[in-house]
Amino acid sequence: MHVAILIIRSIVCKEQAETFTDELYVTFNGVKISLPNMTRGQTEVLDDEFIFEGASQLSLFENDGDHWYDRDDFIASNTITEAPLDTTLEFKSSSGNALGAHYALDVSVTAGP
Ligand SMILES: [Ca+2]
Ligand SMILES: [Ca+2]
Repeated sequence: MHVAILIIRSIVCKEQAETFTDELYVTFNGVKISLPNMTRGQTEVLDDEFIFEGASQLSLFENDGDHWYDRDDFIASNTITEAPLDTTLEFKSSSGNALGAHYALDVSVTAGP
């Protein structure tokens, strides 16, 4: 089977969505992973791995508990393919309740086992 591995190596908060701290998670290929809480200027080293095939959206959200009266806020997505990659992806909200939020994630994609 042809698979690839996405690794999220770090996250930088360039601008936060909330007044105090952003509670973050990403979704990718049907999997949800919580990230550290972040404030502007903060950097966190990560080591989150996802195994996947084909292409999938890596999406960043700000967690509000996903209540009916206050859903989680989508920030942005980037499409990840199996092509080998070692780069920094920008996640910048352009609309909605997380408007203004801006994150940068260092990611790499390598061929699977
Ligand atoms: Ca929140
Ligand atoms: Ca919300």
